[in-house]
Amino acid sequence: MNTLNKDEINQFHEKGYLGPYDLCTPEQMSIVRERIETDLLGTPTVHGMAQYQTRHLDNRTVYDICVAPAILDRVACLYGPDLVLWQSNFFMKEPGGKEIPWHQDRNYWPIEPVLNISAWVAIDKVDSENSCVKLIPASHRKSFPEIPTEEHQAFSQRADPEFVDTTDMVEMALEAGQFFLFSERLLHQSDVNRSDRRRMGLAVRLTVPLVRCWHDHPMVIVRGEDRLNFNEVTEPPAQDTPPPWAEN
Ligand SMILES: O=C(O)CCC(=O)C(=O)O
Repeated sequence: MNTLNKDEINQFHEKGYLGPYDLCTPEQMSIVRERIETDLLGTPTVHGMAQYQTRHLDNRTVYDICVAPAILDRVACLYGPDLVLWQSNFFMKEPGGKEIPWHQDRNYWPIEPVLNISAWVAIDKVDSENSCVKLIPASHRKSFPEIPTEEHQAFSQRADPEFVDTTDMVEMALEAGQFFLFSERLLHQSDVNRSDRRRMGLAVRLTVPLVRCWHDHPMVIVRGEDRLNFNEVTEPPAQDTPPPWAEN
C-alpha cells in the first residue's frame, strides 16, 4: 500500500498538491509509451498540441495507468475507499507547442459538487524546457477571476494575470513514470515547449460517488462501491497484457 502519512495529508489540504511520486520506473514507462504510440497516436497533431480524451474507456493501457495502485492508494487516503474515474486527458506538446495559461480546473467541468483529484502522469520525461506543469501552492484556497483569451485554442478563459502571484511557484519536473496529485482548485499552467522534445502527460481525473457528472460518457468505479447510483457506470476495457508494474 502507498499510504499517505499525516504530513502528506496536511500538505494536500494546505497546499493543494502532492508529489512527485513514482508510478513505475522510466524503463517500465518506455514499454507503456510504445503501446500508447502504436495504439493511440496515429494522427498528426494540430497547432503543436493535441488532447486525447477519455481513452481509458476504450484502451486498456490508458486504463491501467489511471488505476495504478500508486495513484489510487494515495487518492483513497484523501477521498476514502470508494473512487470514481470520470475522465482522462492526454496533454501532448510537440516542440513549439503552445502555453497553457494559468487556470483552475473547477471552472470548466460538468460535475457537481466540483470535487476532483487529478494525477498528472509523465509519459515522457518533463522539465522546464519541454513545458512541465507549474503550480501555485495554496492557490486552491481562493477563487481567481477569469478573463477571456483569444490566443489559446485549448482555453477560451484564463485566470486574470493581475491576481496571479507566482512568487512561490513550483515546477513539476518529472521522470517518465512519475506523477503528482492536485486539487481541482489549484492554479496551474505550462509554458511553450521550448525544447526539441515532445512532452506527453496523462491527467487522470478521480472523484467520489456522491459527485454527479453530466458528461456524455459513463464513469468507472475503480475502488470500492457506488451506493448512490447517481451516474451511469461501465466496465473497463478487457486486459490482454498486464502493465509492467503488475510484477512490482
Ligand atoms: O499539461 C498541461 O500543460 C496542463 C495540464 C492541465 O491543465 C490539467 O491537467 O488540468
